[in-house]
Amino acid sequence: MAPKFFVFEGCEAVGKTTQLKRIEAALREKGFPVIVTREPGGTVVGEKIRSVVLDPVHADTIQPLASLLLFNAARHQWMHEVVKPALAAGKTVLSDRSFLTTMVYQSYIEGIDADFVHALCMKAVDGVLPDKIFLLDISDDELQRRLLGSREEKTTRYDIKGEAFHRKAREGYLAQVARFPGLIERIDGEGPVETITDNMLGRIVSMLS
Ligand code: ATM
Repeated sequence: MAPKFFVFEGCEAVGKTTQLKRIEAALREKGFPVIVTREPGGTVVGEKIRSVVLDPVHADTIQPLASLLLFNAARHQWMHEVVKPALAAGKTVLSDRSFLTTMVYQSYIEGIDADFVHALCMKAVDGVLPDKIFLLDISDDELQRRLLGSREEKTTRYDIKGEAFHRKAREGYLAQVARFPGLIERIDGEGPVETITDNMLGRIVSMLS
């Protein structure tokens, strides 16, 4: 059975990190070799870039093109050090975020030309695309409720943005579904946590079997 590359995406508070951990545990229990990683980050160089590019201290000064280049520098390192070696070793890769976030944040929200952003991302990943991107999605009302109720520490320069920003991110993610036919699967993120896990796990296991 060939290993696969799965990505969990979505705007803040959709529960992607929770689902990723649950899927990892379920796959391990079933005996599938998996690794879990994240973007930006996942490597020593990438985590250092992450701490610079997401630092709230730079919120008003970092230029969109500068952050686009930094995210992709971290991504290229990650592809070489983490994703390709894991797939070559027969391990399935589960990643928290991917180039899709760049399409949303640096292009859809921050306005850099989409074709340019896409071309740069494809260069950074050496053309290696995920087998499936699960886009966890919740309604605008639910997003507002979760953002207001969230007790999570706000650590990045995007976490401290208001609700309008996160709504725009949601709009941007939904716009990507048509841009990448067959790659992205929208998952309703509002049901019980267990149901959402079962739904995605079913898809993943069938793709791995
Ligand atoms: P988390 O990994 O903690 O979800 O946040 C990473 C942030 O990095 C995320 N922000 N929020 N909220 C989106 C941002 N980001 C980009 O802007 N571009 C990228 O290419 C990636 C991978 C992340």
